Amino acid sequence: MTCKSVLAACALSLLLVACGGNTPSDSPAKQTTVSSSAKSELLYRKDFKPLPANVVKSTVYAKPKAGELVTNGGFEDGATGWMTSAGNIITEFSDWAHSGNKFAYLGGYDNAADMIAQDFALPANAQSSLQFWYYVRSDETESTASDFMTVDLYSIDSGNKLATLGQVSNLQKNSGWVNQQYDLSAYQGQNVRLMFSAATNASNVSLFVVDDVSLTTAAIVSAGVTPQTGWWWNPAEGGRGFTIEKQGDKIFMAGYLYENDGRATWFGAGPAVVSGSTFSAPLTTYIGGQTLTGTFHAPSSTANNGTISVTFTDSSHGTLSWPGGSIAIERYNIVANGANASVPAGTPQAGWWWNPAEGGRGYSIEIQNNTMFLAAYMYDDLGNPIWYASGPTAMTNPNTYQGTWQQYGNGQSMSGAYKSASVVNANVGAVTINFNSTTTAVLTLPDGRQISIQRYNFGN
Ligand SMILES: [Ca+2]
Ligand SMILES: [Ca+2]
Repeated sequence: MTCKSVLAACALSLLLVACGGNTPSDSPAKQTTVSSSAKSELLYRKDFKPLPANVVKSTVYAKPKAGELVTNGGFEDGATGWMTSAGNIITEFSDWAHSGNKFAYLGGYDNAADMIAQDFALPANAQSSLQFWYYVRSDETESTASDFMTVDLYSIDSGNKLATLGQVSNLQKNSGWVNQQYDLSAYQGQNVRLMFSAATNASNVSLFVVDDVSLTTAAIVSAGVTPQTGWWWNPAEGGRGFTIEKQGDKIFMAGYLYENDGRATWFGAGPAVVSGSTFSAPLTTYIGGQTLTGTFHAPSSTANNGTISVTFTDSSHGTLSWPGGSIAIERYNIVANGANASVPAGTPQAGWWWNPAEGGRGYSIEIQNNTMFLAAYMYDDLGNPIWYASGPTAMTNPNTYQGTWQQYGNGQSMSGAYKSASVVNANVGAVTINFNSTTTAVLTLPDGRQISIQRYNFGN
């Protein structure tokens, strides 16, 4: 708008001062109709010169930021990037702008139907945050909302309204600049139209000023998956599997499998800090420790067999990578749908158990729907790592397990093709566990000796 075009308005108003000043062309008068324009001028004179103290012009021009989706959100390039209804929606008048010299000016006359809109492709897998600044001026004196500015989000693909993000009215008049923010993450991956629209009734002008519209996106960073504690396997590769537990930010795991000659063996990994959803640690074989019924002696040596890593995609699925390649693993259901079954209060904890006085061997225990499956990781008489399993067997009662240790062999090695394992010894000996709390128990060995076991704490 030039000063010439508003000369009549200037002559009829106290805008003469402004028009005679340095920026005479910056009057934000509406020109939709003569009468509404005149009324807007009146409102302008009465209420906006000077601006109320709480309408403070920002000293910082809204520069495009990384991830900014809005074109010309500060309106300094006029209507560039915006769809607008007829009339001078984008207006230049530096005192009214939140930043720069221009802003969107909705309403400002009676029976207004003003609109600005812009389209966006909201990226998938990203948080999208909308914010803008607005203020409301109004001649309305009643405590009734009669003039409105509404912020809507539409689907470009369907044409349907996705949401009314917000609405302000004459009741918010004299608001000063308000910074409004909306999280649009619920609409990620959609093509959307953001629309600001003003509708006023037939009397008492209200106007809505909008500036510095910003829609920024940020990739959603996974907070990390917490895998369920207990038994894991690849269902297509039964006979070997894994016991995994996370405590704090660390995971401790073991794998039970077979040597190329068919002998059962196992390895441990961790405890190691999890990075995001990925656990990675040396794959360690322990040698020369305590046998099932032997006296205690610590493992005599260890061997590093490379690195194992597991990236969890959710609490019950992951991909395991080790020198044998990569395999998908998932939680093992001891009983149907047992992995996700609710755990009654008082149930002995799933996870790693040990006797702290007998380091080097340990027990992996899990109860699903009152049925236990456990493994013992230890050594044979020659010092080779060996594991025994027991169950799945129903608990005798909620605090007592009675079963038999079994020894397996001839199954799949780390790098070998799948082959089913066989039971090498169906009765290595009896095992009884009497739990006296969710974290402590007495384990009876095949020779009748009883040892205390407790949960193995390796977290922070
Ligand atoms: Ca601006
Ligand atoms: Ca009105």
